[in-house]
Amino acid sequence: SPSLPVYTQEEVAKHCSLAEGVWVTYKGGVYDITEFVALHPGGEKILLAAGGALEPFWALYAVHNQGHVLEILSEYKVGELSPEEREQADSATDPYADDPPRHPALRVNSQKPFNAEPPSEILTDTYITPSAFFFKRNHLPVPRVDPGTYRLEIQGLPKGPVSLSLADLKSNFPKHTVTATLQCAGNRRLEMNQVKQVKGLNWGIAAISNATWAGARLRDVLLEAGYKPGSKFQHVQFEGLDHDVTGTTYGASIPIRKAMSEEGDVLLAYEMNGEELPRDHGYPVRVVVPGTVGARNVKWLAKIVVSEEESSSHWQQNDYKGFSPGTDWDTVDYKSAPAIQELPVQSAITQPAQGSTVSCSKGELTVKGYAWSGGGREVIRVDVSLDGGKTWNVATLGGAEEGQEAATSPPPGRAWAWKLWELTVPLPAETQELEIVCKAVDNSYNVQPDTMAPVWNLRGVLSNAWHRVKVTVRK
Ligand code: HEM
Ligand code: MTE
Ligand code: MO
Repeated sequence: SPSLPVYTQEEVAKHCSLAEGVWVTYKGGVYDITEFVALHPGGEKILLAAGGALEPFWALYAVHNQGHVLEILSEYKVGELSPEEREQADSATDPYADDPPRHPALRVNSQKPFNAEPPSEILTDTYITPSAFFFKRNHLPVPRVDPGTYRLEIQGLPKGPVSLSLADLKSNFPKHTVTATLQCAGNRRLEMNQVKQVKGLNWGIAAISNATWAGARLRDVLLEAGYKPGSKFQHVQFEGLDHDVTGTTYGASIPIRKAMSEEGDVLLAYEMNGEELPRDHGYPVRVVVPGTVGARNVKWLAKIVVSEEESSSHWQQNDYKGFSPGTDWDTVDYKSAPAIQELPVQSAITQPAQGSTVSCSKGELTVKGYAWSGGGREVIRVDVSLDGGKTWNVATLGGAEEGQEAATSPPPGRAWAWKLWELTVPLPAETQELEIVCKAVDNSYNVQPDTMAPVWNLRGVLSNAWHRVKVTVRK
């Protein structure tokens, strides 16, 4: 109601006891709940919110997410917070309030933190994934970083710590451009979940995307900071600026061999697809580790530590590891498995869509998808079956509309980007139901397993069995 007075947060904060009156705020409204305290079904706990916001408590006690609770609250309204204060209060109570806007076409797996993949039907329509549709995998709120005051700290080297500004990174080192596919370890977890319940976000087949990245080579930066080849160091640790309520930041590490390799192409990237990095993808600087699992491509990079040890972070030590199908949450010993770095060979069908009905008026069917392998291993072949895996056809890699880059062969051992593939086949007139299957082969002749069950693991990572799509054919 417009007649209600506007209060400041400071004025509300003075009403923090039964003696002074008990005021609280909720979504910009100010409430005097003094009379309600004795009536509260949840008892005296309600006084914890006195003088402040209800939201963080109601986030804990979901019992309040009901219409009748809001009705009770509305009876006690005495005023409003000013719009500026309301904004401040929102960001104080919701750590995700400052996350960037996203394209509504994304398929959201989790809002807070934001995790989303592009619709799989459009995933392979372009060789380079537009940044807005590139899958987004955040563990924490997106930090807001001022490019003017941004510093990258490099520690652990004998010369002592080094601190670089964004301008230093751009002007003191050659700009290097790499087209590389990123894939989350949890890509295709949904299919693993269908074998047996796993823990994690239910990613479809599109937690993978391809972009052109540009920035300084990590190798050049470490050499400049005093790294000497042949020294005792084994790992390069990365720390992000994103953090949880206790201040713990996202972190991961990669082997020094990969970081320093002249052919490793590890970047401290400040550009994605020819523009500065979008906030969701690590603005202003992220690590791009081509051929390596998404988790090590640390965004919002704040610190690099050259070390004899791996990163001690949760995501390096207790997550993003593979286990036997026989390992469960009671028996898992995280120390027994190495952290995932390179990923295994992968492929999936993007068209036709799972469960769709396709018309075969032309008497033929076109199947499309992607294929990629970790460690710079090039996909040399994709086999496609229309009968559940009994007979096979070889798909065409690249494809005319997909652009030059897909058609050109990458340097040996540096096949960082995916290949798009397609196959057009005549359809037998009598066919009604098809099970389309794809599988890729990389240049080490690594192949995908035919089913998920033997690679099932409790965390649902490394899900790379033959992709199977069931479609109905209509004349
Ligand atoms: C339960 C209202 C603030 C803790 C409830 C219920 C209502 C209510 C109506 C019963 C819901 C049901 O069972 O359907 C309110 C209102 C509040 C407020 C109007 C603010 C003006 C708080 C705060 C806390 C809290 C700040 C904690 C710090 C609880 C708990 C219960 C509860 C723990 C569950 C009690 C139980 O089921 O045993 N509240 N509440 N409430 N409330 Fe609140
Ligand atoms: N870096 C930071 N700082 N925080 C994160 O949550 N997520 C990692 C990695 N880097 C993450 C991060 C994971 S698990 C993946 S798969 C990739 O970022 C996803 O990168 P994208 O969001 O640019 O697709
Ligand atoms: Mo990931």
